[in-house]
Amino acid sequence: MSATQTNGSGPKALDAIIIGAGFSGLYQLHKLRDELGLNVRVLEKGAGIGGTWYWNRYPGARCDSESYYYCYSFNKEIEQEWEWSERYPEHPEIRKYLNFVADRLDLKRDIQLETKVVGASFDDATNTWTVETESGETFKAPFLITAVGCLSTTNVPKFKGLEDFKGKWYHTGDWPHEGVDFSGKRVGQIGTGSTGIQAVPVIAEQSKHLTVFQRTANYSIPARNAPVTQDDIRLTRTHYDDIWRRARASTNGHPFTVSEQSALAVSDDEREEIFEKAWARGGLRFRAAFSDVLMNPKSNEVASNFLRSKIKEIVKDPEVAERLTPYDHGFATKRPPIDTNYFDTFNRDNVLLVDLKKEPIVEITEKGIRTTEKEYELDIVVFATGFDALTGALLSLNIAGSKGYQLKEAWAAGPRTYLGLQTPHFPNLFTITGPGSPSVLCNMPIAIEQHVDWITACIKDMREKGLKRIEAEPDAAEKWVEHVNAAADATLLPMASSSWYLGANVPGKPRVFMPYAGGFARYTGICDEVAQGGYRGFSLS
Ligand code: N01
Repeated sequence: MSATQTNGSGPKALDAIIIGAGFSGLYQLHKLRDELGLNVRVLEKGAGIGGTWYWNRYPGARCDSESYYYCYSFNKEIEQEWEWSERYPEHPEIRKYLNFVADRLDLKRDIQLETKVVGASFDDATNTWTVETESGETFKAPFLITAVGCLSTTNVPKFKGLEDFKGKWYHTGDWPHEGVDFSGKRVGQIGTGSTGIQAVPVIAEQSKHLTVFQRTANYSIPARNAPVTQDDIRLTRTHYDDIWRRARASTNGHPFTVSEQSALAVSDDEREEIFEKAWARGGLRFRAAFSDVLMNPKSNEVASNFLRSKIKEIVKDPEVAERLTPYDHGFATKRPPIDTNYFDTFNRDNVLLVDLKKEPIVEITEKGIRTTEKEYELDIVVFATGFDALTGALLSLNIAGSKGYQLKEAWAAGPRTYLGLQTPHFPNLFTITGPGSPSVLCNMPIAIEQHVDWITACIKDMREKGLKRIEAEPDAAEKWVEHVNAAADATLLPMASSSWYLGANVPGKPRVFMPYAGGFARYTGICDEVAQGGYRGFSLS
């Protein structure tokens, strides 16, 4: 039976509290409320649902996964009813989709918006979490589930003088809902990751002048965005079962068939032809052209060289092309961006590239940005500088577990979880797509569904058996962290020293490879075995 809410100003009693109303929170609410019949509340700091897609409204913001599989797979009716308009949906369309799902499942009545969680603490005597919000409301429940996303705490570098800047500045991950008018403006953009690469072409078109401040040159594959046709829709709808089967059996949760061939097993001409085809098709699928691009340094080098040659083909000024060409890391060892006219944009007269490796930023001034070489006068600065990824949002919740142990303490040397689902000493706390799970290395909705399904089944089992407490064992977490490191070390991923996968983009953050790189299908198998084995590595009571 569900707990009931306390009247008056005391804590509201629930069966489960979910923090965040993006892809994860919505699905978790549906599962716990509509399948298990629990009394659940979602606490969401935004004024609307959508999570990442509520905040990320910068120019050019669209999904890098293709629309037909960047969506939920759990509901056949929704799957058959919803129609995407583009190969890569733009941010308003993804919000529309999530609102459609939330309305269809009547989720909004259990979502409390504009409710920022500022603290959560566990009481060992009652096995209950108490969650506190910024406005002073409190909620109590045996289970606390974070659905806060992996890329939701913005990283604004602490440049000297930012407060003196007379123009306007924005971070892409906290973009004004009314948009930004760039017309007639001199804009400076810092950052050339996936976000920056999406924003540059659009801002260049809309502004008088754009200066791009690049610290690390990046590879990018053309997205080849296009409208979705009625034929595409019919085909996808007919084949959804197969699409999801392939996605679940894959390494990255994308329904692609990855080539079984090494990039070194073919002749130079054949390899070139295969890369050309993958380039022409566009998108993240480029990685699947050969089996070992992320495993074998030589295969990675041939892929990287192909992409370097493309930059030189597209960018007319050889000096600019050279500055845009990455040499310090191999293709896809950092999250590979996909783009629409990114490199071509540097052929425009109103775009300037500043190489921060040659002239680092010294300070932000009243008028703009001063590097070691000169002052660039600007009206607007755009920070496309990424996120305090994977741990930032979780640590900002001020979580205190068993005996008051702080999550900040537990993760002082980097996140230490068991399966990315739980952290020792934090009983009954589940972290959807937490560090140590495939999360950001995956097509997110698939990774989210797998976690939510596992958590829901676990809570159901516990309730059926009358168990009140589940907690990851320290030994199991220790071994899992070792396995996460070994899985990363078996790939080339840890070699990109400036990668946010390693926390390298945030000064002072521990350098630990955070997501699980062992593959989505393998990970799912491990989680299933753990559950079937009576939750091996967890203590239950
Ligand atoms: O962030 P990033 P992002 N001075 O960290 C630079 C997802 N995403 O927002 O590489 C100067 O990748 C930094 O330089 P460096 C996707 O998973 C998904 O672009 O650290 N520059 C880099 O160039 C992606 O990977 C979609 O040397 C500084 C940039 O800022 C993730 O979000 C779309 C700096 C930050 O790049 C994050 O992407 C967009 C400083 N002090 C993004 N600090 C989808 O479609 C940082 N930089 C789903």
